[in-house]
Amino acid sequence: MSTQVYLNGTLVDKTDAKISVYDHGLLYGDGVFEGLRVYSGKVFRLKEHIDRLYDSAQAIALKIPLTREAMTQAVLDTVTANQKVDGYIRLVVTRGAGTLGLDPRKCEPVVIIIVDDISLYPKELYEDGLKIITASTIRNHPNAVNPRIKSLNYLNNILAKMEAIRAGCLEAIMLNHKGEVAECTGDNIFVIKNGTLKTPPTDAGILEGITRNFVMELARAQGIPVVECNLTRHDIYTADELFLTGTAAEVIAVTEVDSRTIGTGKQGTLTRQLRTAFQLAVRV
Ligand code: PXG
Repeated sequence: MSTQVYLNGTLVDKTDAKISVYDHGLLYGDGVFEGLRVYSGKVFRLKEHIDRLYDSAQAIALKIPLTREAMTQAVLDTVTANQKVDGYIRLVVTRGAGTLGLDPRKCEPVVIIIVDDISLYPKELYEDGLKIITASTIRNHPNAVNPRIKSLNYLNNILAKMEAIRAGCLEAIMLNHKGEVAECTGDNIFVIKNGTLKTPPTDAGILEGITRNFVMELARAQGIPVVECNLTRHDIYTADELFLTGTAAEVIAVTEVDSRTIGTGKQGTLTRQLRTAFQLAVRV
């Protein structure tokens, strides 16, 4: 069976899922998206992803032509149509086709739901951990496109990802305009220091990751103290353990940053504990 894509209310074969070259999502990156996962036939934190999508749309004054309930149902229907038990969902709302020019007033929003697979990093790195760098490209200033908006403008992050690849790594830390640690190109970042879990707060200029929130809940439930506080590269280099979280990445250890070995240079004990708890919790 070939992949069925939801496009503006209908399911079409992926080879027929086409949109206009006048779509402002393509022309200007004008639109918003979400990435979700299906585990054992259940969409993980669906409500949270739908809420974040509508918040992103609200922030860019984009009116999604579906109620939240209808959007939720459309996601579930697309998963069912593709018989997906474990997979990845990409939900996209573009400003739609309009005239050439930035003015979005002539555009009719387009809703796309793709159900497929994703693998961000090779499997063995989930045991061995990632080597990463700090990118020179900084995260968006919150007064420009706020990083809280999951917009179709990912160029900053792509530039940082390219820096990582050029350095022989798969991921990069992005700092904010104040030089503090924000997040990675598609993941949030966590430090473990003296038994405490630390991660940058929302106002450091990050996407409020749904996996991030979930991992903080898991940690608290296990009695691990959690604090949201500003972190610098010093905190990263001197961490006992370091890991990243994201829908695509899940939970993955980082064992080297900018040529500094982190902690023991292996996946840390608490990281392993949280990663295991995560793997169990998403499948209940
Ligand atoms: N920060 C950024 C900038 C992201 O794009 C996260 C953090 C983690 O958020 P969640 O809610 O997923 O825990 C993201 C999410 C991809 C891909 O195709 C990237 C993400 C999600 C899904 C797929 O690389 N990034």
